Amino acid sequence: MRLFQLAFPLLWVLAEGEVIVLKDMYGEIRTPNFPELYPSDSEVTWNITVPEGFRIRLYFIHFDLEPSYLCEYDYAKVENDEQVLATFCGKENTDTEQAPGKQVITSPGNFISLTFRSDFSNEERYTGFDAHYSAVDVDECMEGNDEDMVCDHHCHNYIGGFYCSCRFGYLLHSDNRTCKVECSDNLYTQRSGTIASSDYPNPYPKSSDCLYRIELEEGFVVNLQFDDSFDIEDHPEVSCPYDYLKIKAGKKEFGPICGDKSPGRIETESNSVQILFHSDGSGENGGWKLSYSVTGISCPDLQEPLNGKIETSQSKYTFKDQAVITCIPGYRVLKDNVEMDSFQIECKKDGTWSNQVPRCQIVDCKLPKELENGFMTFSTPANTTIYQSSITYFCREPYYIMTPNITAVYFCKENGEWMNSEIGTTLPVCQPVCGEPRFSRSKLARIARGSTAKRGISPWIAMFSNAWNGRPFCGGSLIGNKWVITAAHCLHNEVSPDETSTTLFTLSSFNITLGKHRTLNQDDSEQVFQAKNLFLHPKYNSSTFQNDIALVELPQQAFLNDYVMPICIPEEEVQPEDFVVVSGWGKQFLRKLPEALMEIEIPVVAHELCQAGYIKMGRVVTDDMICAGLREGGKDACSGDSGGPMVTFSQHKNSWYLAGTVSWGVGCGDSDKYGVYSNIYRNIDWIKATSRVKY
Ligand code: 4AZ
Repeated sequence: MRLFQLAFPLLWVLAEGEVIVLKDMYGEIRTPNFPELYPSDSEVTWNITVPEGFRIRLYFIHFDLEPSYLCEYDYAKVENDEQVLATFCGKENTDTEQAPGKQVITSPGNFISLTFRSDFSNEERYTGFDAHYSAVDVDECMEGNDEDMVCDHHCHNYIGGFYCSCRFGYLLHSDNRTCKVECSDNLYTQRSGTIASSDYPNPYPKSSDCLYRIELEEGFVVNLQFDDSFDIEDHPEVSCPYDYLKIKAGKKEFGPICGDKSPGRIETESNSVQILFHSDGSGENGGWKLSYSVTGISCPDLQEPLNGKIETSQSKYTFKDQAVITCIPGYRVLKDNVEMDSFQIECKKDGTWSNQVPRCQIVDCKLPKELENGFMTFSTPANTTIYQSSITYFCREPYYIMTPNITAVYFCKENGEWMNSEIGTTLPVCQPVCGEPRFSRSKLARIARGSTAKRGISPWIAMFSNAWNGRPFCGGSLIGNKWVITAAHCLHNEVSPDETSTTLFTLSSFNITLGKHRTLNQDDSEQVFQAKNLFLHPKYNSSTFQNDIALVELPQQAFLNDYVMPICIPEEEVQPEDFVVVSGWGKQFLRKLPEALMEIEIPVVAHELCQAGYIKMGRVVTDDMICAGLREGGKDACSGDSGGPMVTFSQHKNSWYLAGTVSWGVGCGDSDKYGVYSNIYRNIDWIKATSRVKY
């Protein structure tokens, strides 16, 4: 502490009963006439005042007043505004009088008064007193006790005063003593949380107004749960006069709440809650803590739809909860006329559902796809197409056969598809039946010197005729139901002078007739086509007749019946001496066209034998050719038969197949001049690749 370096003021007694005001930081006080005898009947009061924050220390360096019982004659009295601090007389302490001796008197405040009084007489000589005073600093920080702390948190003393400061996070209140917290900016938006008074469970700050806000979306309600440990300053008579909690929730208000009994659970029924906590400048209470949670507004119970279920089975649905509605197998959710697997609805903030529970509608597989060259029958009553109905496909027998060879029963499944136990959702295929004519052969006729064939005995035969005059010019054979196999030389009418290129017939220049029997008259079973595409064998040689084979694509499928059926394509090659049947409308002897289709049965002839007949004429019989006929001649194909079928019966397949097509020869029916045919088996790969016919 600093020492005051002030000039030493000397205080003179002015008159008896005088009051002397002293305001300096220190000074000397003497009885009148000191060190001479003090006068009788005199009274002087010195009123000493020092600045606030200081006290006054007073002590006597000399003291000599008349002693008397309880100092009733002469005395020096020290007092402040409220009380007498000391009364001195005499020179030394006795039983009844007190002399100050070395005692130092410290004022409780910044004011003190010293009064000197003498009575009318003095029995002896007394010199009076010489006293000094000085202002001393008060350490306010040291003087506070636990009950009445000078500062809430930290106290700082300085000469003549002190100041307070607060811990981090606190603000000094305007009373400059208490520390309050800044706690009005607490916003809680989570669906649960905890809130407590500052410093909980330690005493909460004084002089504070804390606001805690819980804000959630509309549709939620907030529930508060206060901990048991609850302590807010209370008053036995007045309701919460000092510290209190007030809770505002929508239109509802709770509180003021104080005391040491926890309010427990409070259901606010609001999505927006404000908790206000007020504390005054005193008190040491433990505070409060709460945890909050939210519940949504409830939606009405859900009723499962008929044949459906609610996936998210909950006993209660509240705001934002979702329910998924699905149907049992075989049923589909129907919402606004749209079918779907499932439908989701949500509980809205107003406690209603976003949508009605949709219906479950039985799956309908709808009418099944049509089977080409087949038909379908319903296996379940009333021809229904709903879940678990069944249908059966059939091929149009005997012209078509089902592949794979299954019982084509299909069930309507829960996914809305028709399903077969063996091939699933794919449909079987109705394959044309080949090489199985409906009419059997009674006698064999001839083409050249042949006889008329029985109608329908060769249902695969096709007639190629001139579109302008209707005259037949070639034959062909139906394979599958869209392709006719013929001779390549049938499809061009000119050979270029260098014999390297040919001019194809135009598609419209000739007709292809199936179901034909009579040559120039019409048959009721006829089906007439114009070719859609012509494919000549890529290695066809128009001068040597090598690979004299062509495929004609029909514009649409032929309708297979007793008079229109395909021939099978070969799986084996005919051998010399095998018997083959050749049919056609070609020229007969006398260059006449026959009345109706003619046929002959002749044996296959070995290449060497055949070649031997032609060698002198410079004609070559190659490997892709088959020769057939009789050595003596007579039974032979002739002009107009070209492209027509040479068939044979396969014993092990029990059906007819195409061994060759009529190609060439020298003359008709002459001895040693066998008919020459294209070998179908030798070109089977090209035929299959071009026509995609498999059988
Ligand atoms: C032809 O001109 C033709 N004798 C077909 C076959 C034979 C002769 C000629 C075989 O279409």
